[in-house]
Amino acid sequence: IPLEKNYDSEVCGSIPLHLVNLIQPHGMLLVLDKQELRILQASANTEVFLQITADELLSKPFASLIQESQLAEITSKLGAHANQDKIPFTLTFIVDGVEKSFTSTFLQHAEYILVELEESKPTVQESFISLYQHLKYITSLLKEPETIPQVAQVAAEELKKFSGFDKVMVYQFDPSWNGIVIAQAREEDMDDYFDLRFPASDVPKQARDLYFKNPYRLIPTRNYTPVRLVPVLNPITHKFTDLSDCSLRSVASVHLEYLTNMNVDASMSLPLIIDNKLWGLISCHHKTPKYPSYEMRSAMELLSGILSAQLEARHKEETMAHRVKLRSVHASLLEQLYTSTNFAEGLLEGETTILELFDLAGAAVFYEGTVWVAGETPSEQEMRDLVSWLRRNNAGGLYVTNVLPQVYPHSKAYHTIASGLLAIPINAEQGEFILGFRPEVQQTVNWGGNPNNAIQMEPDGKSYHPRNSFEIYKETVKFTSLPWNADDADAAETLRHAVLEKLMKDRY
Ligand code: BLA
Repeated sequence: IPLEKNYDSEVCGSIPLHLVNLIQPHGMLLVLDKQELRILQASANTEVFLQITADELLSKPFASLIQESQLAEITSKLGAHANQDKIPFTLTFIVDGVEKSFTSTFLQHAEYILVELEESKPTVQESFISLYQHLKYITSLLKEPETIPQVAQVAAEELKKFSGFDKVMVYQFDPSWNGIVIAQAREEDMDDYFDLRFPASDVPKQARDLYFKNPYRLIPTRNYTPVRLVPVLNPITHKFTDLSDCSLRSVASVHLEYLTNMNVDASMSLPLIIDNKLWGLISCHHKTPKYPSYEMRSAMELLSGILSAQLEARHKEETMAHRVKLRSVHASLLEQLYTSTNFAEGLLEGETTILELFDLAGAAVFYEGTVWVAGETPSEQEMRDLVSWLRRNNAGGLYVTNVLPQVYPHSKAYHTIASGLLAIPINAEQGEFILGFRPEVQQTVNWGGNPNNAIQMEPDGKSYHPRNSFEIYKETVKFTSLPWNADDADAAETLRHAVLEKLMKDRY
């Protein structure tokens, strides 16, 4: 989809998320030195939780705050894990003579350790056994449905019940990093985003990348006062401390405005990762503030992993089914090709044809000055012009596009029959090609708000706001055929070799 501007990489993609030096107030952040675990930096809200100001904490050994047995556990686990994983602990602090329990995560950087602390108050329903039973139950439900949208819908419904969020969506990225809401469970008064597409810049690249460092992004309320780190600069690096992998990291203001425009107060999103690539997100919204416990979030984190695995399994099944079909058609076509007297007739006529193999509406073979056609194709002259264009612009390899009129404007004259092109060169230099055509499929894309207004620039040209309407914006996508996939390309490549082999054989 050609948007007027690529905000994903330009404006939104350049917001530095990691050097904000601010956190959200629902927890505390301490930065420790690696040798003695002394406090180098503390968030300015320690007094709220510990009755000690950040200034008082500076240079104190972390050990002085907790019990000795807990310290021993921390040092031994940190010693054993030099990698970049967050290690969780439950720690007890004595505050005014009273024990307070905190969930904490420790993350080792090259020069310092980041410690995030949140007060822990799990309810009875959030005991291990209760969460475990829920997880088991939801996992068993996720195994039943056959298709990806069905699995996603079950996940959205069950996660909504389980977490208590007002709306839970499963959001799938497309190849250009726009995304579509493929499943949704919501309270009636929440906006309906089902089947809507959102532009890539709504979750820009650096925000997407952070899902590989953090298992979720939690914003318990967009109405919060950010908390500074004290002192401002990290005394070891003399720079801002990199907060990219810190869950408490304060939220980019453009996104807080975005949540306001969506009438959402709290948000939590979790990644769906398939084959080490961000496939989608689970996005949870709440009208009022919502602060799920660490236990609940951990259970949701596990579920996002389980859902990813289930989606991956369905993906593999779908690709396998397509592959099996492709293979069997391919095999009979190859047989026909080898036994035919004329290879072009072998491809275009008979029981199995190249049309069937690649779901084509028409195909043509240009070889030794002769043209063979099958199905619906552009005129011979139009195809000759197309072949000259291919010769000029292509290094002689396989060429596929599902937007031919966009890359080769002359083809607009016949876009209805040939918006998709598969070109298999036999001898590109001589203009010898096998051409396959897919018809135009006009599609209506429902965007969540006009994607060309994704950013509202202020007259100064520097400040901007996210769009303030997510009303359906319909876009008709023209000059596009159904897409080709990697298996189609592989099959075309094998076919090309078979044809070349056949031609060699026939010659000698
Ligand atoms: C962050 N944008 C996000 C996040 C989501 C979305 C899920 C992660 C934080 C969170 O969980 O709330 C987007 N949420 C969506 C979408 C749906 C949803 C699409 O539920 C659809 C159903 N955003 C803009 C513009 C910019 C921008 C114009 O609209 C940039 C100029 C940026 N979005 C932006 C940034 C973040 C973000 C910078 C990261 C915020 C942070 O982590 O601090």
